[in-house]
Amino acid sequence: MFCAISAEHKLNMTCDIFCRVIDNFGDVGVTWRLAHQLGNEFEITTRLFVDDLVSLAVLVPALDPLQSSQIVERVEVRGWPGDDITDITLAVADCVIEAFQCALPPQYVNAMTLRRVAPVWINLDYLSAESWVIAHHLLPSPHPQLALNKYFFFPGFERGTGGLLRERDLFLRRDAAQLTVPRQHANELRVLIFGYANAALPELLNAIECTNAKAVVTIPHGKLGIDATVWQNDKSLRSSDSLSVNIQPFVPQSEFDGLLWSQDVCFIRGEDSFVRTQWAAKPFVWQIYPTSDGAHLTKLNAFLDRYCADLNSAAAAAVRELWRTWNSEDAVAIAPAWREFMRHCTVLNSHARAWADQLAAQPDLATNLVTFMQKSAKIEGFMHKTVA
Ligand code: TRH
Repeated sequence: MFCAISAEHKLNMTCDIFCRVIDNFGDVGVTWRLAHQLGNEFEITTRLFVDDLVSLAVLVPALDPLQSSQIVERVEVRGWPGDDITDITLAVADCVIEAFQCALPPQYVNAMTLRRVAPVWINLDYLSAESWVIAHHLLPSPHPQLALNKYFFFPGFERGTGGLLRERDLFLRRDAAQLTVPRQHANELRVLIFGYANAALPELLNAIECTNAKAVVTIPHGKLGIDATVWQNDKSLRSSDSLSVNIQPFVPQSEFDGLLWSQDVCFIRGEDSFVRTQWAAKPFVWQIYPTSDGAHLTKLNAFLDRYCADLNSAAAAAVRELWRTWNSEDAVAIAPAWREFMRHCTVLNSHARAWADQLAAQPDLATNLVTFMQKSAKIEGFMHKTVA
């Protein structure tokens, strides 16, 4: 089952990434992005094992979800290994990344112990702006029975954490694209709304419609798209009918940045689109993935504290209030919150750019990961290719 990685790759470092999809697209979106960067920028021979190839294929249309093994854009993509693995001579990689504590296949863990030198085993955790992250980043967790250590790798917003995924040429591509965004009207307002179901959507759409007669709202397929169609077709819900709403299928992940770059304001969600919007350097509203214990609100506020630290108090209050109303689905308060947010649009635009630049002054996640893997790997002959 775990046959050797294709011989056409010339590099002397291998990496296996394991991902189980809990729901939506965040887990698979992050792991694909990481695998792609390791495979292409760092030229590390990378395999990505995913238990839901159908979800991955939404983001990577070149992938055939019916094939359990294939190479796509220099990443070997595989389905989740079944329980019937008998080939114990499998090639465990030099570095093994377990995404979001997804639990590696037990046979693979056993095979890790059979290696002459144990692989570097990393648990890639969820992103959080909370202050405890820095102290927990890279802490080892010894396996209770086996001679293996697992290291916890925490993405984050400050030096000393794992950082954020950012490709080397991202800002160059962004700045070139933003020079040439085609607009039908000089005063067009473009808003992307990518979020979870939200009872405040109709009131938000009304508020956007009242802001600017040339507003164009883009909503990717999903529950919000369905609700927006209802709103669009029901005149009784609308204050006028000047807003145009595009409900569109998901674009490939390779085009998602372009979608963000072409907007004036982005409503995004989860983890990966949250990070990409910060790189897009646009005013944004984050709908955090809700957890039943309410821990997501602590996480949301931890990010807001960082993000708003350098904003003037009125603009910071406007950001906090719009994020609060959207996350709490406060249909009554969302319209005034939107208006106040838009009143600070110029400040929020320059802040978004300064924020992106400040974050980009830190090493990116893949660089941090590779540096750690390099330091930790006691692999004979292993040598990381220097990043230009
Ligand atoms: O889809 P998400 O809500 O994902 C998650 C999961 O729910 C997960 O369980 C949870 O733990 C995590 O959030 C925090 O949101 P996210 O992370 O933004 O992932 C969406 C992915 O979809 C991202 O990689 C961007 C991609 N995408 C496209 O490629 N094309 C598109 O058109 C759109 C709208 C998104």
